[in-house]
Amino acid sequence: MAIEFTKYHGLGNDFILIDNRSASEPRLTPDDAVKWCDRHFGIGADGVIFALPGQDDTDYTMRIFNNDGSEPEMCGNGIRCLAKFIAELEEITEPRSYKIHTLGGLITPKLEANGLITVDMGKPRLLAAEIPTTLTAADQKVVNQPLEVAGRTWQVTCVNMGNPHCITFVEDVAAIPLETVGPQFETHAVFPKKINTEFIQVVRSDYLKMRVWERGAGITLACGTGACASLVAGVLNGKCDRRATVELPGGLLQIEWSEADDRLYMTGPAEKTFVGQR
Ligand code: ZDP
Repeated sequence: MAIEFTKYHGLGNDFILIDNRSASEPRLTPDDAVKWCDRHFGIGADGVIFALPGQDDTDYTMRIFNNDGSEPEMCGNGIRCLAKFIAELEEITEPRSYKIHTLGGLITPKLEANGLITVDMGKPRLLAAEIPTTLTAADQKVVNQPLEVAGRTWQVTCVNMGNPHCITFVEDVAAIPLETVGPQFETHAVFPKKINTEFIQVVRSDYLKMRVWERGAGITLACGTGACASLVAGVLNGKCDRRATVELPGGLLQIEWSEADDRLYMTGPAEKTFVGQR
């Protein structure tokens, strides 16, 4: 039986969305996800996202498979896409917010009147055990620590935004050989659950330029959790303000780390590109 899908992207970070409201397990296997995401032999996407029934008082549950079949806990760009997808399934046009259960905790996207989506991404977790990483003692933060990768020492800061991130500040993001360095960060022995890696150029204290190598997906045009993690890393290193624009290859995200409630708020677009069945 053919399954209907809808393609969405958030700043070029693209996903296959599946209406999974009638079952509590994803309608595709991780293996299917690998095939569907293939850009030459399949539909093409960075990942597959399922809209499942809510649990623990939430409206919906989000599950996601990366294009290598692994399952991340959270996905920032994906949850903006999911919010728009749900609004379309429910035929909702007014601004409203949804409580979404994820493996990374409760996340609350809000559809704004201007078409953008602001997501309450929750609080960052900073202790080494929470990342997780063995780079420092379990109860210590990982801020500006040296890490040997690809024959070079990088100063890294680690942040968990539901999923794990390792951030390095560089003079020029364009000069980073992402396709060779990225996989070596991803599979480094100090990261037991692997890692998403962001390279950040501080253009101004309120404007960061980012390139990302994603765990399980490789180079992508944008990463919402990565943009949030990078702003947190910038603040921890005294390099940026608590509110900044993050420029990704696919466009701009507005990120704020609220002093009042310690939570991250991310604002950006999500767009439908097409529907189909397979
Ligand atoms: O943590 C991971 O394995 C990521 N590949 C998940 C996807 C993150 C994403 N790019 C985001 O926007 O947060 C979709």
